[in-house]
Amino acid sequence: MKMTFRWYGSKHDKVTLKQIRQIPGLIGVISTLYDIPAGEVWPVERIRALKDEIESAGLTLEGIESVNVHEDIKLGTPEAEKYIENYKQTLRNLAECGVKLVCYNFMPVFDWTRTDLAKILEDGSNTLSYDEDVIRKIDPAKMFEEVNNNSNGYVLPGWEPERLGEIKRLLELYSDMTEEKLWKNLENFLKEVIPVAEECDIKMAIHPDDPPWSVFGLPRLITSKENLERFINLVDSPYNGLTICTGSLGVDPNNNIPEIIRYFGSKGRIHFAHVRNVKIHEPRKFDEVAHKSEYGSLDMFEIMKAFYDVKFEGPIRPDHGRMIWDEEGRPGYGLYDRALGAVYLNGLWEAISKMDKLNNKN
Ligand code: DNO
Ligand code: MN
Repeated sequence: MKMTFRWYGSKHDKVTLKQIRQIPGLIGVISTLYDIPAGEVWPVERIRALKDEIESAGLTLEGIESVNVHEDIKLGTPEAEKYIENYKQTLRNLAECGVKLVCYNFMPVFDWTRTDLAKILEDGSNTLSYDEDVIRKIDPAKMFEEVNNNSNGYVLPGWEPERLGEIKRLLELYSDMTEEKLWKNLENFLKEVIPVAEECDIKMAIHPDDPPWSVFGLPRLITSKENLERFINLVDSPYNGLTICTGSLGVDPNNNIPEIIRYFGSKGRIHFAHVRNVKIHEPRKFDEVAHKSEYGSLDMFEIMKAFYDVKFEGPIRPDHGRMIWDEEGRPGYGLYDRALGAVYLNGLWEAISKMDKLNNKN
């Protein structure tokens, strides 16, 4: 396991590489070219500059999150072909710079969705929260306003105010989309892209849908063990793999995360992991909480033990954190709570591996 941190790049992230470098036990970052719109080819020079910047700070670029998939690919329009070709070229360019891992998602219109970006917790910190009642009552445009008004000037990915008009248009385009059609479009994408990933030696790692159920009537696919299995079989290649995001899959209590890790990990299909805790209050009502097991509904020891037992060697990152110690910034992506998370997860890992060595001696 390699402990990493998500970094949005110096123009888009208040957290600096220097700060990240000082988190104990971190070896690298997961980054992106945040300003390049989905569907465009990433220029080699830009990728190289990103990598150089990270390496001069004493860190490594362990992977890209995300190379976003253009909506036309998910919609399966005639334009899809062009965007798939661009995606392949981006992979080739990334490979030229030595990148070995790409995380992406296949969620229509929105990326991860929350109904409150700064819910106050008992200890006075604030966090990302989701309440299905809010989703049911409100149309997406209205929700944009409410959620974005309470987010310190940041917005959820995919929820940018300038996208409002586009979102209405997109929702219309998706009006006759079914799960089966979306599976078909995902399969088409993978059949084109995975052979290129193989040539380039880039592991592709799809991020689960977050939350793992349909939101605003849009179909969602990457939601359960059964669907993960269907996904890896669409193209049966080790390059067609998964990001296990414990907090995304874990808000559905039917998803047994340690079991999912053991199952897909032993098949060699987990390439990347986001490890965070969530507290499920009621079905489809949850808060993101501190990493330590006792704060949430997930057993972080069992999760890390499962990664250890399947000999997971890829990058892990703490995913989101709460806003603590008066920090302000991009919701979920402050420095402090994510750093605490990384250190806690490293602590669990050290204990698990030393216990294992002790037991093997006896
Ligand atoms: C949610 C987060 C997301 C995720 C992207 C991947 O759990 O990790 O920002 O990184 O959806 O494409
Ligand atoms: Mn995640």
